[in-house]
Amino acid sequence: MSLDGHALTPPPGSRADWTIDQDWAAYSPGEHQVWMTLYQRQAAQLPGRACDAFLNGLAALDLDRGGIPDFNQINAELGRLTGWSVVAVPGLVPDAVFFEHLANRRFPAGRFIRGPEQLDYLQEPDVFHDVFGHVPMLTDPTFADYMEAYGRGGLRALNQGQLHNLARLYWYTVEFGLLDTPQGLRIYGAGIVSSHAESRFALDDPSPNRLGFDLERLMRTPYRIDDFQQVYFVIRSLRALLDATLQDFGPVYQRLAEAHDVPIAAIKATDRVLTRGTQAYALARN
Ligand code: HBI
Ligand code: FE
Repeated sequence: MSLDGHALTPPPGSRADWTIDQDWAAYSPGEHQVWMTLYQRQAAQLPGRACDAFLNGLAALDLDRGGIPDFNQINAELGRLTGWSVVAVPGLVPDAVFFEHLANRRFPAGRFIRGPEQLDYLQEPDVFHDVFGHVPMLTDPTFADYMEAYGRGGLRALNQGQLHNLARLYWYTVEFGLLDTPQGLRIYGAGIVSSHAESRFALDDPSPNRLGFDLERLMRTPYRIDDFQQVYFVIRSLRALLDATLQDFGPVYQRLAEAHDVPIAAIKATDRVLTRGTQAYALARN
């Protein structure tokens, strides 16, 4: 499937906006069991690791009713809290479609679930990554506004041919972001909280760099989609993250057009360094 933002027609059975019914009644007992296995594994290790906004959201949404949650039940509570909703999609959707949903406070979620033989490896986001990983943070009013702002910014970036820069912002915040708190570093990124191994690696392993969030620095940093991250960016607060996106990105993109990418594991003199990583993990894998 091409995901480069060109208008593509939705697959048969999908609506024009690429949504489908979740068809909750069609899940098998085995599929519900996969959810419960994943849920229990993660819920057990996230206290003290995930940020309060995530943990509070997880509790508020009651995502542990004995299997894959029914989006209608999630939406009743989520709508009351922040006006967001979850809509089912068949898999990855084109960028423009994805951003249009976010800009309207709808989070597109895969409805399928990984098989029991692939609990730890996924090519496309499934319902566990999308709902367990992303939706709890959408109960937080500040993060909810950030995601809407990201959707709006995504639509503008597409028109300006700047998506490569903005996609890095999504990656290093929404998917792999860390938050500094008085109690220590905490996870808010969905790619980390939904991964059994990376939710330990991201906080505890000496290998990756952990650097203070800086919008333009981050947008110059490539990322890897095939393995644990080599660098994590740490925000001081969700409010600071939202504030960083409330500026006009036009001048930012202009400056970035003149700037080189920063090698993925590099540390610059201007970086705020929380951890200078050994990169031992990445070096052993290359
Ligand atoms: N589609 N279902 C789905 N989920 C995503 O996270 C997603 C997508 N399409 C495009 C897309 N993400 C990218 O545009 C963002 O990651 C930047
Ligand atoms: Fe995701």
